[in-house]
Amino acid sequence: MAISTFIAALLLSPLATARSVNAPRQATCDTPGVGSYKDVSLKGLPDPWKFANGSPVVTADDFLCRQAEMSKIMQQYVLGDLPPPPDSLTATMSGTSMSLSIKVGSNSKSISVSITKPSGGGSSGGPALIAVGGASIPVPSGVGRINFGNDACAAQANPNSHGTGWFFDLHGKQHSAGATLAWAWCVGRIIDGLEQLGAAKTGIDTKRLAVTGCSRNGKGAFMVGAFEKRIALVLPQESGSGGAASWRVSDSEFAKGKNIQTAHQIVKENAWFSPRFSAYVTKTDTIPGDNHFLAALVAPRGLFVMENDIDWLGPVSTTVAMKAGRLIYAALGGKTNMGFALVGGHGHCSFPSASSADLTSFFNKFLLAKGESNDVELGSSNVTSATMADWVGGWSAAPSLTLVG
Ligand code: MCU
Repeated sequence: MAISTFIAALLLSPLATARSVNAPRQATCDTPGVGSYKDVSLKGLPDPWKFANGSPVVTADDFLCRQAEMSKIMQQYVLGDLPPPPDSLTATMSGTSMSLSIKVGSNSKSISVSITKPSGGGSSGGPALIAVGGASIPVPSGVGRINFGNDACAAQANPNSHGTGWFFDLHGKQHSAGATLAWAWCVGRIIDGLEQLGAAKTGIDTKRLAVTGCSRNGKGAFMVGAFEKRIALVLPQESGSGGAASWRVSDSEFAKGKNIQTAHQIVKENAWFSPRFSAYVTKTDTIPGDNHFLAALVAPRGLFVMENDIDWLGPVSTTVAMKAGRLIYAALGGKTNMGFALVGGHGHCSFPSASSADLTSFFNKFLLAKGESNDVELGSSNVTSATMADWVGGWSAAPSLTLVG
């Protein structure tokens, strides 16, 4: 074919058409597996623009590969292994209840999920919000609801809860996953069921799913969004330590005398993280990742992080980590796809009306295809640009990428 014909064909091919936020691009990566990453000694937040082997992130495909690496790093050090999809899954729908029959090796499990269908979705279905243990945010009309009983998937009563729940019934009690990562896997099975049944039966368009949860379940919502790429909008509320907060920054605030939840406390309180994490909770500066990676893993999908100024949640820590997350989104060409609103003066998990318009703008853009999301960055006033420089000043120059389009 003549070169001009070839170029014309290329321009007309589907490859040349704009991608939507819900059609994530793919890259072929040779990502080292869990277990191959080495400890570091790093006071600041690990650099999202540099691979573990020191190579720079230059192209959009590089970033997708760095995302795969960040996922493996978080699994290796903090969360445990994310298993592949099950060997088989069969979904049936009866009224408002979806039943899933799941097999992994010789283990099988049946679970049921309650669904409130979105109104007015038509034959292609409507958007829905997955509520991790419940939702404490206002939800626009027309958005359906899927209640995810996260405690039944992986229990969160105390540190000894590790190994209890249907995730562990399928994968074995000794599986390395902490509860929050187990929840991400279980939500993936709910989405498998919705995809298998189709919108005509479920009423749900799986390209328009959001996830939320507050506090401990906010950590879960963040993890579900970071590890389940089929979710279009991630809405963690007051997740604090282990969610929007940075392990390193929380340790530094603790050293200044703050009443803040740290890694060394959290593993004594609950089973949210992998048993592997315990070896690192007194040396978080040796982990080649931190929780700004959670925002990087959601990117460039919709992410609106809501926090409170309660000391235990780490207002300085959540602000530093999520501002770092917004720097990542900005470099990907989608700064407003991520918002951060730390608004104080209200009870834990009681949604502040001051954030209503911002939250609505995220629902509108990512679930209802109406307008743009607001450019929101409301952090703790104790975080100055000098503070940020302490944490991200060592990063390589950010590339200028276009992952959003
Ligand atoms: C913010 O989430 C947790 C926090 O990590 C715990 O230390 C505390 O016990 O409970 C919070 C929570 O889930 O409150 C409902």
